Amino acid sequence: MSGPWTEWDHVLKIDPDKTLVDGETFEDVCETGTDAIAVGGTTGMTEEKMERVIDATGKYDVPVYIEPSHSEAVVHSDALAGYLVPIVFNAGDVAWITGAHKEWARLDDDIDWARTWTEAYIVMNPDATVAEYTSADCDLDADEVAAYAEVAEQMFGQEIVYVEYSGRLGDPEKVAAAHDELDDATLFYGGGIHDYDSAHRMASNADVIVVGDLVHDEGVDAVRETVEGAHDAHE
Ligand code: 1GP
Repeated sequence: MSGPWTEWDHVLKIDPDKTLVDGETFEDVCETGTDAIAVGGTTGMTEEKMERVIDATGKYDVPVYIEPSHSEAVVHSDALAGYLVPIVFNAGDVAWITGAHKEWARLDDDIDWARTWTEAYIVMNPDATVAEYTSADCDLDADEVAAYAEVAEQMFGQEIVYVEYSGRLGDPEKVAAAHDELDDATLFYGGGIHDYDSAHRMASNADVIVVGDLVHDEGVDAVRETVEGAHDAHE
């Protein structure tokens, strides 16, 4: 069975280590029209910070997922729609392919496998924290990005492939190359989306766009524009 993300256009990623814009609430955030909220970040993650955001967002209509960067950041809660676990396909350090996952499975006896899915990340911005952490090889041509996407779907059965430029807008040609290569898997794109136009452009090359920093830096009106951009691109 395919997951709900096949129906999504837009995901809003909330970093529990960052604050909302002054005067805005998690209710405002949940009412931006985004299809899903993913809670996660690369650094500074604790169970307590995770819980605070899940409690604040989990009571509205939009589904909330945890995207854990490591096992200590996993919170079990009925308010969650599920867990989206990153696997970094171009990581130089295998801890980010299976190592951290092995530790999670070893230490956590309560993993809710029926609500746990993986995301095949291709990390593309060498300046992003996630690239540093994972020692990712970001120096990839469009055909290499496409090949990673193909391997993820065809050899590893991944239902979500995620081209990640976190912090800056990506190369649409490389995103499109991954998109074109996929048969049924859903392509997520994230990085640097900050307005209607950038959302529209990247959504034209992907199935789902992920918006992160914007909600912390500019706020919910700006996020709403990106939702519109994604919808219009997929009309
Ligand atoms: C980060 O892909 C997301 O994991 C979104 O990136 O913060 O640059 O929007 P931004």
